[in-house]
Order: sequence, then C-alpha cells, then structure tokens
Amino acid sequence: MKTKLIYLFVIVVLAGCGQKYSGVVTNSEGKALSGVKVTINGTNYGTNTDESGKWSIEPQDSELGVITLVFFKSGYMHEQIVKQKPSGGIKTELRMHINSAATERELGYVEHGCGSVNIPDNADWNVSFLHSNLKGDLAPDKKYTRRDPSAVIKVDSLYYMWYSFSLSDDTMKIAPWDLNDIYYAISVDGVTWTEKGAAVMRGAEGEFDFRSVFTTEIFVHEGKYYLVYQAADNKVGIFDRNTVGMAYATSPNGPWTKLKEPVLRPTYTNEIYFDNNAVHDPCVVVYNNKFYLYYKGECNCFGAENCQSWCNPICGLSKQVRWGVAIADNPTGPYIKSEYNPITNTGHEIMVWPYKNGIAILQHQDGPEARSIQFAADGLNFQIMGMVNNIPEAAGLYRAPVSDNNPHAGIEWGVGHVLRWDGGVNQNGWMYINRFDKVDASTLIIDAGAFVKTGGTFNDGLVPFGFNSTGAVASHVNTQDWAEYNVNIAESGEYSVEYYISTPLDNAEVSMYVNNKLVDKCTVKNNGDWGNFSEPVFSNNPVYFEKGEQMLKIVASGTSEWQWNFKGMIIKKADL
Ligand code: AAL
Repeated sequence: MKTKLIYLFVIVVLAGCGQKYSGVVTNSEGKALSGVKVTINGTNYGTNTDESGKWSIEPQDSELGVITLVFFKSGYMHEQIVKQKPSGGIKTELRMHINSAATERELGYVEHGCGSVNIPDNADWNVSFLHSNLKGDLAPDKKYTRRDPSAVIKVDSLYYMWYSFSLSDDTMKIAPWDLNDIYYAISVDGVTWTEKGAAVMRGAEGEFDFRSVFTTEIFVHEGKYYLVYQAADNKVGIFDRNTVGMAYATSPNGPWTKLKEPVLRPTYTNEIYFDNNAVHDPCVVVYNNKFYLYYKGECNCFGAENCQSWCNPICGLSKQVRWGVAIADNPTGPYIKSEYNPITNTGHEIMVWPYKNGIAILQHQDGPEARSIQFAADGLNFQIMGMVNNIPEAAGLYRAPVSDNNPHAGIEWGVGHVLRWDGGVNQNGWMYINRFDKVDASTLIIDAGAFVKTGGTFNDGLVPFGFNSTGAVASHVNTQDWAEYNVNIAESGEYSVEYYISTPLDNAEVSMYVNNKLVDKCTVKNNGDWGNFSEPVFSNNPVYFEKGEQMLKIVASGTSEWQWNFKGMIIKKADL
C-alpha cells in the first residue's frame, strides 16, 4: 500500500510540474529584445519575451523533452534551436532582416504592376542552349528514373556526376524523387557515360535520411569532395519539411561519410515565410573563403489568414518560389541563413557559378523573373543582366576550372533532366538525364508556338484553321496548313535547319519559305508517334539567310490529311 502511494505521488508531481525551458533574447548588440514570439515547434506552447528579453515555457506535456524552439519578431530573422533539452539558460540572438535587391524589386512589382518587370535584351549576357541525349548507361531507358543531376566535375581525365536514382516501376514511390538513392556516373567525353552505382544511400530507420536521399550537388575543397543532398525521414519529407544532408569523401569514388545531422532545415514557423515548408536543391559554392549554400525555399500558408496556396504568388502566377543562402566558415557548417534572404523572387532549381568577384545565376521558372540571367557582386544582391532561351531543366553545370573570362564560361555545358510520360507508375512518368550546350549568338531556336500568323483550308473543327498551339508544341496541323514566324538573323550566310517534328502517319512533308521563296522541302518520316521530338529532321541543303528581320513560313506540304506535330526548329550556321 505504501509503495503504491509513493508511485501515485511521483506520477502526480511529474504530470503537474512539466519541464521548464527559459532564457533571454537579445539583438546583435546584446540589448534585450521584448515582444519576441517564442514557440515550441509542432505544439501550442508559446510565449513572448518581457521587457528584459526574458521568457519561460513550462509545457504540461510529459511527452516533451527534446524540442525545437522558434524565435521571431517582425523585422528580425527567425532563429531556431533544434534538439533543445529542458534548460534555464537558453540564450538567443536575433539579427535584423535586410531586404535583398530582389525583394526590393518584388515590392516594386507589387506597387507598380508586373508590367514593370524588366529583363533586358543584352547581347553580352543573353544566352541560349541546345539539348541532346547522353549515350552509354545514361542513354534514355524507361526502366530507370534518373533525375536532378549534380554539377559535372573533372577529376584527372574523367568527368563525374551524381544524381537521384530509382526504378521507374517502383509502385511504393509517391513521387519520382521518393525512395531514391544517390548514384554516380563517369565519362571520358561528357557524352557517353558509365554508371558506377550508388554513392550515398538512404540511412537506417530513425535517421533523418531514412525515406529518400535525392537532388544532390557536389563541391570540391582542398582535395576533399562534398555532396549536399535533400533528405526525407518519412513520407512527409517527400513534399514538405525535408532537410539537407551532407557526405564527404577523399575520392570522387567514395567511400562517403555522412554527417550525423542535417546542415540545413526549413524555418519551422507558421508565419508566412519563404522557406517555412521546404529547403530544396541545395548547392554549395566556395566563395570569398566561405561556403555559400544556395537553396530554393518553399512557402506553405499553414492555415494563415489571407493566404492562398504557395503564399500568394505575384503577377498572376500559380506558383512562386524564392532562393535563400546559408553561409558557413567551414565546408561542413554550421550554415547560417543570410539576413538578406530571400535573395531572389523567382527560382526553382539552383544554377549558380562564380563570375569575376561575384556570383552569377540562371532563373528558370516559378516567378516574375523567369528565364533571366543575373549577377550579384556580393553573391546576395542579384541584378537582372539578360535573357535565357531554351533553359535546361534542373541543370547541373560543368564546373569549369576558370569561369571568369566571360559571363558564360561557367555555363558552357552541363546536364539536366527530361520527364517522359510514356512509362513509370502512379502517374509519375519516368525521367532521364540529358546534356545541354551553350550555343552561339548566331543560332536561332524557334518554338513552334511562337508563330505570328497561321492559316489553312482544312477544317479540323478548331479555330484557327492552321496550326493550333497552347504552348511550345503546334498541333492539329493538316495538309497545306501554314504558319509564319519573324526571325532576326545575326549574320548573312549559309545555315542548317533542324525541324523538331513528329508524325505517326505516312505522306507527311515540311516546306520552308523565306520571304515567300521556297528554300527547303523535307519528307517527315513516320516515327509512330505524335510527340517524339528526339530525332530532328535536317534541311536538305544549307539555306542562305540575309542578315536582319526575315519572314519565315512553314507549310505542311504532304498529302496526308493530317500531317505532324511540331515542337520548333533550330537554325544554325552551317559547317561548310
Ligand atoms: C525538384 C526539386 C526538388 C524537389 C523535387 C525533387 O524539382 O525542386 O527535388 O524536392 O522536385
């Protein structure tokens, strides 16, 4: 009886007491900060600091012990402490937030309308790319899903890259990047690749990278190799609240040693904040003797009032993401998020390289400055420099030994990925890695959907008669349908034309007129598909173009009632 009473007493005391966390918050000058919101992530426990910056929380929840504390005051950076044990002396310093150049521009777009977005047409910076398939083990193969390649590095005489790998028909995957491991491949010429197998694999149950490791980047420092990668410990982390892990090795062939804890996490706040949901596409650049970890943040409303999905994208977009950067003195961290975050107002995958004394970037999609090339003299405050055409998806850039000679030396070539829908499971499709190469300014890439006029006589039930296009591909093309494109030729001379065109029918043909004169006519061979644009049809002979604006007309000149689908054409200086 006596022992039972003692047990009861102990239980009552434990349940009634809770565990105590308390501390003080100051600003960077060491002055007490009042009114700082202090919360325990994932709970309803929270408080505010008093006049002397002090706070204390005593949660009545016996489950709590090791917690994540989040500190926030408007105008300051969020700070957070993970794995905090009950303690009475928790000291936190809040840094002031500073608007980056991109944030200032974004405020301007909101105030003056999105017509004020200005991506300059600047010949020194504008850049275009061509894409081609890889050969060897990395040739497209729908059995495997390979995606989100790292940068390509050259070690001795071999190129190396790392990427997310999974089997396309794994029915347990809830996304193409779920249940992935990081594989690597080598190549002598950057075109034909040999897959070497796994480099970094998922961790054991209970570890932060148990469910998937994916979307990796490589960097090299003082003879050591470092991979940063996205990690998920369970299904949630596949879409939300992932972390970023790191592994290092003394050879690009491994073996890789993983850091025990992530180097980057989302900001665990329910405030509307650019990286409160995910930290994606990590990429470390060694810059100014420090380590700049650039990443894409994703924002979630978490039920906040007046917040629609993706935290209210601007300019009528359905999705907007922004980049952040976290800076460390050592390659393995700690990585501290910059007070300039977010440093872009557009983004998705990270494409970053050092140029002169600053950092240059490509902005792909998901924001008002999509398809731009930008530069920041300090790696933080980016200015828009020019336009990007035919931008690679999820690009890994070849890390040239020197990338200072011209703005494009850091993006001469690299690898990206392609999504295909003719395979895979759970509506995920399958994916392969391809190569991109920067093209000369004299090369023109014309999207099929960019016609200025179209017409025809065949009534396919759609308006207009002629080419139909809701995006880059033109479809519903019937015999004698035509479309006109305005092209601006940089220099007079002989050019070759590649038509990206596909038909499952016989008797299809494409003709090209320049200023109403027939210059080329090609049979479009039946390739069994309306949408396979991997092998172009080449012009029969080089086509002579005068310098300047020309009117180029494409005609479906075959006899079959239905002709082909058209993705576009590449017009480039002929090799004579
Ligand atoms: C990509 C990247 C990240 C995301 C997922 C896989 O486009 O942004 O890597 O988590 O999609």
